Amino acid sequence: MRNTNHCQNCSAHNIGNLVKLGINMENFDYVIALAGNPNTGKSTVFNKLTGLRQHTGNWPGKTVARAEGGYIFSEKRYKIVDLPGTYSLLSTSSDEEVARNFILFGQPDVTVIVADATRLERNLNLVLQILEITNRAVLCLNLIDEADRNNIKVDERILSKELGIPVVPTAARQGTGMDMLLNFIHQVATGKYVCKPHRITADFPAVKNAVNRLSKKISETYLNLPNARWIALRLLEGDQRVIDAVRNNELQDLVSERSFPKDPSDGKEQNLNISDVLEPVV
Ligand SMILES: Nc1nc2c(ncn2[C@@H]2O[C@H](COP(=O)(O)OP(=O)(O)OP(=O)(O)O)[C@@H](O)[C@H]2O)c(=O)[nH]1
Ligand SMILES: [Mg+2]
Repeated sequence: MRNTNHCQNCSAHNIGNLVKLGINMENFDYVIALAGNPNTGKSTVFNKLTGLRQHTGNWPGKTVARAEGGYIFSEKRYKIVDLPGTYSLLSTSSDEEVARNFILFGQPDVTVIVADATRLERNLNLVLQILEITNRAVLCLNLIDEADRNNIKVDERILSKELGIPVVPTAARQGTGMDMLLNFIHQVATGKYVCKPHRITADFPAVKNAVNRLSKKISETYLNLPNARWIALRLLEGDQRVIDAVRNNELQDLVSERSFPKDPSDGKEQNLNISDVLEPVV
């Protein structure tokens, strides 16, 4: 019998798309994305985790710089990719597009979101956007030393419960919290910690109805896609990159290795037609 459940212990990343994005996964077990607002300490975290095992270049076809490196933890080989700092993932600038496409199409095993503990409210905007796209994330609550100095207290346990992902307070410049960060990345990558990311629900009845109907159709077509609701929202907004991904079967490719049509009598993959999904709800 065909198994439609994606194994929690297996790696989640999409090799084909990673290659297209210029990431070579030969000799690595897992790929970790490092995301966050500008100036939150992403590169400092990256340097602490990788030491000198890193190299820099550009993203394919872009002038946006990329750093990638590696480390071994608990006998697993991790590749870590430093994404450009962004305030949002709405794809309005090259930086946002690179960060968003990597998380959406590369499907990293874990996305580490580096947030500035002294400006948590502003940083949570990006955190929530990332949690719409992936359900494998760890929040690195960095600059905790600065927060302490300014008498800002963050209860990481409550935050973790509300966000549904591990939260690790760190002071990356001093190396504080890096062991715990490595541990949580490992737990999420290997499926020992199953995240239950907080997802925002639409309050307006008309929007809610449209999003619910469209997400249902998307989930039925692309089994195991972790972000049907986010895809539905983007399609309703007319996001060209996501519309193209439906049209040229990129979304199908994201899930085809691990999902099968619901009706076993139909051996063909059920490709979602963009007009099928947009017409009934708009
Ligand atoms: N006090 C303190 N400073 C930190 C910490 N982490 C990073 N920094 C400092 O914050 C500044 C920015 O750090 P980066 O690692 O360059 O931040 P970034 O997120 O990579 O920045 P962009 O790539 O420009 O978006 C540097 O001066 C770091 O030394 C920390 O935990 N505590
Ligand atoms: Mg940086």
